[in-house]
Amino acid sequence: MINKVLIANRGEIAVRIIRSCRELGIKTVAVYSDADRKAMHVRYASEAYHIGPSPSRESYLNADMIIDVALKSNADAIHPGYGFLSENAEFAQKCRDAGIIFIGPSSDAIIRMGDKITARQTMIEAGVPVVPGTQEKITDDESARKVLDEIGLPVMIKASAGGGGKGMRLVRKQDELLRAIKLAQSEALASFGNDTVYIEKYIESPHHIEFQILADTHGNTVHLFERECSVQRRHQKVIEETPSPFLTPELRAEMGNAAIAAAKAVNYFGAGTIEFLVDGNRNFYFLEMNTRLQVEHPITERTTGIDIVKEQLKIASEDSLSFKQSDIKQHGHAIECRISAEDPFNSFTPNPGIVRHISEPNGLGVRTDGYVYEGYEIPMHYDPMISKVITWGRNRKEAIDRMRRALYEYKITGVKTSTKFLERIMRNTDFAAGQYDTHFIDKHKDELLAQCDDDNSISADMAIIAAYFDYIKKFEKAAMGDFALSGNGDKYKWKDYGLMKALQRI
Ligand code: MV4
Repeated sequence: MINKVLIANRGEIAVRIIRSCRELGIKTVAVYSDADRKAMHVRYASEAYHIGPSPSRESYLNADMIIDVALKSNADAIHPGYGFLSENAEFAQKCRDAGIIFIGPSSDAIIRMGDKITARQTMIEAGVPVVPGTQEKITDDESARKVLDEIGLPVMIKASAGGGGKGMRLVRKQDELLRAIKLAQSEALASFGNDTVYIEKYIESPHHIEFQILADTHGNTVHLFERECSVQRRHQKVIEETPSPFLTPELRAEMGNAAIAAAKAVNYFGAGTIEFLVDGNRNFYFLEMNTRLQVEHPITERTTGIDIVKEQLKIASEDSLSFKQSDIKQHGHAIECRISAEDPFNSFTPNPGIVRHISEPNGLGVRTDGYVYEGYEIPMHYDPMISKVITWGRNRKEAIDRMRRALYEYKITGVKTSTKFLERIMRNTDFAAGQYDTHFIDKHKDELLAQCDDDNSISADMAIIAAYFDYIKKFEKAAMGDFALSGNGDKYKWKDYGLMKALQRI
């Protein structure tokens, strides 16, 4: 039985996890750094403990301190969220050694999936397709050349301890190979303390499509279908949707089975994600497994009706899954946009600061998972993502139309955010047609990042404010009824543009 859960995280995901705990009558313990004294997760949890200074290394990554707090507060379990200690096998083991339930998979599964060469080998043995490439680490020039003879150019050099795009190098010409390997090795050593690299055939314009899986500790494993995550920037997902416009029903079923086989191959339990690359001919290849709850889990929750965090808690209590594969259906279409406190029109520079005003979208088919409130200061120490807007529609078009409406409703001042950039993606014709791969943002960057006058010039702001005063004057002059009937309120530029947005820059 789990009566109390410590959440070893912050921000929107800490709040998200506490919500499910609250519904289940489970008490919650928040932990917080100096910068997070006034954070939402601290306010929302049943109890909260300070764990150290602002830098993550001294707080949210301090495994021993967090376990101490769990013991002191009598928490039965620790939920690590995503990032921080969520895929740290040593932390998972330390929790269990201290008699605390780690809400996640076994340390063994984390280790076997964390090492990409081991993961590839495991997948080959399980009959799950992997990208053609090496089965062992590259040690010498001779073996590297041999691999190239077998699979041909172009190739990617990847760090075995890497993942998520860190420590990757593309090689298009034979004479770049050895240098690329040397560079990849030294980068891998610097980033992960391990210089092991391997080679994969480069897939030119892939889709990134991942499958959510749930597995209990009694050997039952199901998948909750896919998420199309090809809209990325610098290996950071920006928009995710489900179902993927690129999959056929047959391919979906085949990939779902492969995802289950992948999870079973490491005796996986808990919630996990199998990432695949899918090439232009719809060949799919296992890429990596994420052994944690993911940022984009809500779109799966919306289309399947399953609360993934509740399922994690049930699995951690050693309950059996209460549904079989055939019980799980996809209903309609869901899209998620990640909102960050950053300036997309200035190289996506993080823009921490005090939130002066915030008004989040809601209404039919809209979910917003966030944590900031008016007066809250977004700290500079952590990821700039402040919320996620998830819309649902009976079909893809309705979900997109609803997302456009939701992003229009999203008003925030004090900090700059990525909403305008996201709105432009929602209006892009290729996106609307469902025609995009992992190169989408790069391909459309001129259109998506174009500086319009309205966005930048102070004089445009002044004109808008002048128009606003003009409007007020007319409003005062006009008879109320006449005005309401005129039906042309929208022709006033300030209204369309958003006065709050103009004021924000002055
Ligand atoms: C690849 C690839 C092409 N071929 N591997 C980037 C993130 C990491 N998880 C793996 N990544 C890639 N691996 C081979 N053999 C292209 C990418 C890739 C990518 C993958 C998913 C989403 C966006 C991406 C953007 C650039 C490159």
